[in-house]
Amino acid sequence: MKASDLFVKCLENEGVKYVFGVPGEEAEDILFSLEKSTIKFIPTRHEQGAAFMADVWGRVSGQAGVCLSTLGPGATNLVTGVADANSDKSPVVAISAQADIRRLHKESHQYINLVELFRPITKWNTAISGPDVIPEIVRKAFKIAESEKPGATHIEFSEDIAAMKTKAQPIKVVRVRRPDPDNMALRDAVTLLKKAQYPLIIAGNGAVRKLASEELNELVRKHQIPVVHTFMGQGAIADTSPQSLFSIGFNFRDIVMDAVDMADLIITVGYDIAEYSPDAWNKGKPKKIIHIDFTPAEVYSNYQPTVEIVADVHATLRELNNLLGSEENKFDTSWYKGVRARIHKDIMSYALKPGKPFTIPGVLNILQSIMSGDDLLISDVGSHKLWIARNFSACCPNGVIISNGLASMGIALPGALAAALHSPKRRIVAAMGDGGFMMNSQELETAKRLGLGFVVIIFNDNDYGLISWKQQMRQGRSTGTTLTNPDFKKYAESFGIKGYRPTSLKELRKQLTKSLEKRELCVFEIPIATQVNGELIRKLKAMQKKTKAKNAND
Ligand SMILES: Cc1ncc(C[n+]2csc(CCOP(=O)(O)OP(=O)(O)O)c2C)c(N)n1
Repeated sequence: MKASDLFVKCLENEGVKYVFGVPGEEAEDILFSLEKSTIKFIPTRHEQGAAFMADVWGRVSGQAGVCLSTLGPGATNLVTGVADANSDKSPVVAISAQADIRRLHKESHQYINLVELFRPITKWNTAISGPDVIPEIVRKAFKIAESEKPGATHIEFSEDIAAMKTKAQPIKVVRVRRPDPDNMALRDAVTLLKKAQYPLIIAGNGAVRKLASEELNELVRKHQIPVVHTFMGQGAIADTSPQSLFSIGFNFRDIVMDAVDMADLIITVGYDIAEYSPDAWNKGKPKKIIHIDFTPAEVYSNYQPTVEIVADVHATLRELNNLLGSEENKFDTSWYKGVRARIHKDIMSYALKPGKPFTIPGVLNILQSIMSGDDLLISDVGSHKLWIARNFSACCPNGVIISNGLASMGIALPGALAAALHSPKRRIVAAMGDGGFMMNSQELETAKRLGLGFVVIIFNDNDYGLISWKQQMRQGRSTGTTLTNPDFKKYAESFGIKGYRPTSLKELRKQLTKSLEKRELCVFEIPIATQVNGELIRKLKAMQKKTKAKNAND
């Protein structure tokens, strides 16, 4: 068999359904082998789009998303999406074609060493050295990408090897069980928990990734332990639960910190330090910590757990539930109830009023009232991301996708495409700023070509908003951030899709509801007023002052 046919057979063996990418001469054999397979190759408009699609495919399916590029510039274009998947713990296998191995040792057209290029942004990465090793390499790339903690792997495939003959066959995929938690560690954790007065759980992405949220909910409900979730832990428990204290991760002292400060024991569940530094919540007076994760805790001076339970997170929570039994109402709820009420009240305070300009948190309140069930919101990166994490509640576990490890702009639109491809029945919204939209807006054509339906919301402030928000905070003014934009409505229409620019609250709600219901591929341009950003900081500063004064008087 031809090596490229074997390679594609190995991808089929891994259950791959789609390969996202941009073709190139050196990838010719792979493409023709894909054509004969059950896998569909999806040509994208930029390799970055392909990598983000693979990234979000990994997040929604739990199985590695696959992207393909040619050598040189194609591969360098893949880099951001691959790095994003790796930092955000999303399983991705990136494939890049490479030149004939007889020209890899010398200066040659479009050649760069791709194994070196991808080394710092992947869990594992190699070049195929001959046709017979293809089954091992493909199996290893998927096994590593998909094992906890997931991430990206990369395979470089030289064109001359792709054309060679081989008798090798794919290696069988065997499901590997993750280890159960250690009994001693569990007992230590239970002892700590029983001694605590104000325990609090920080749920990270690991709490939603492997369906651990059912056990987490049981633990929390039975023992009434409050939970904060990181941006990527959204949906670990529903924010409608009385124990939810919504999000943690805003780089400014937010209301939730009143509860975090008071807690005498923190239980982290699937928490990633890359997402939110412990410096922000455990500096000064370090707390007792129980670390529950698939891997040992990072060595970090402000994160030194008393107990680490390194095992499958779902199994650990199940065992903790068994050991703790049904001690209903064990923990007092009065210490965090008020914090929850204040957060909720604050979120509701952003409700839009007729005749007033749109704001991001106001529009999010509308979205919240429209979205439910397994609806999915995918956020891009910018000021809207902070508002989404802070003010929007996931409708289900993994119901809000946010890039918060690498935090790369441009993920939301291609990401929504991948999510719609994976789950065409889901109602999906991709929310972004004008900056992030213009980074990968060309993928609207890919979505249209594939006949997919999702709603794109552009919060338009003609600015790299988050950067000017931060500059304003520190310098009192901003520089290097303002933009001019195309007419987004007409821009959308030029792709043959609907563009909307609602002018009233009523119109916004009505059209959003309709478009979501129809799963219509469309673009909403929502011009926004940004004063809420500065106002939020002023409000939080005043709150902080009050807390300080109160603590000094106590
Ligand atoms: C690829 C990439 N480039 C630059 C940044 C730095 N950055 C973070 S947020 C931001 C501004 C985002 O602007 P926009 O997309 O308009 O969203 P807004 O902040 O206005 O909501 C920038 C430039 C980044 N995170 N990712």
